[in-house]
Amino acid sequence: MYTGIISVVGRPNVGKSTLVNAMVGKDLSITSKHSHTTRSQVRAIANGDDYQMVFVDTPGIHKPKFTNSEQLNEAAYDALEGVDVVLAVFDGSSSIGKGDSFIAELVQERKNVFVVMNKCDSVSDIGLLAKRARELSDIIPDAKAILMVSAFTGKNISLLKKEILNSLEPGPQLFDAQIELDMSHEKIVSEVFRESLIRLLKEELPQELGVLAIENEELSRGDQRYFDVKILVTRKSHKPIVIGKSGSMLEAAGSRARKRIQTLLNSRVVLKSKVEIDENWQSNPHYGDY
Ligand SMILES: Nc1nc2c(ncn2[C@@H]2O[C@H](COP(=O)(O)OP(=O)(O)OP(=O)(O)O)[C@@H](O)[C@H]2O)c(=O)[nH]1
Ligand SMILES: [Mg+2]
Repeated sequence: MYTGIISVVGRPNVGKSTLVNAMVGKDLSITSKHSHTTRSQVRAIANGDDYQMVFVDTPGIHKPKFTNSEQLNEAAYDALEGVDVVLAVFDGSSSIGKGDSFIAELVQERKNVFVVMNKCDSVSDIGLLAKRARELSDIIPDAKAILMVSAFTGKNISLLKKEILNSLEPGPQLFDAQIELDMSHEKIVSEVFRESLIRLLKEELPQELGVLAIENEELSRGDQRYFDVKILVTRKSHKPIVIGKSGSMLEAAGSRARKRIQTLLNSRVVLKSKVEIDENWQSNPHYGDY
């Protein structure tokens, strides 16, 4: 059995979570067009006959603004320690900026680093893509390979997987083969609900939105699980936006989330959501993970 931990790092919004989902063949990590969608490490597992790859999706590395932002960066830095393979992900469709160089420098000394140029489906000038790849290989001369991929179309995803497999050592299985996502059910509910909301909401709100789901043990049974879902917003004016006209926004987000959660938890699910204003939730360590 070839097993290993594969960390996925990069700037916000380069497509790390979409890439992880493409690698495991299932939508396990939440994604959106907004930056800072992933807020804590997500371990998604690809199980094969003779391999187990544990992908560690991480929050995009960025300049900290709040206490929790620092925690986001730490979650990404931690993911570089003691891992077998590092996927340094870049947006192949835009030029290499300071943030990208920073990531490249961060991983340059690590072993088994793959430079992954994602979003290649939206690159029209191949020359430019090659130039960007050269810039990165100058910073990470020891990278095992530079791959041009598209997490969207699946281009070169199986090639990347094969390259990763070639870098893994034989070892014991790390997780039970049935496990696809190493995350508590409450966290899954929180994250999927947050994804549903941020996909429906406008630009500035998503980063300021927290979702915290707690299972109602009194009502939950084996075949029907109940969760109280608290949605945290930082401003009074945000509350009606999240609720929507006659509750339409919350209802739409809740119904989309419920469908996905039911599949992930393999059970019927009831969600009871409530919006609360807490202007400091992003600086409250209690919500660090949310
Ligand atoms: N065109 C194109 N878009 C992509 C590709 N992969 C991801 N995206 C889009 O890029 C946006 C960000 O994707 P995510 O996977 O959430 O990015 P991320 O790096 O995990 O972002 P954070 O968690 O915020 O750091 C989404 O709108 C995706 O649909 C790709 O291969 N091609
Ligand atoms: Mg992400």
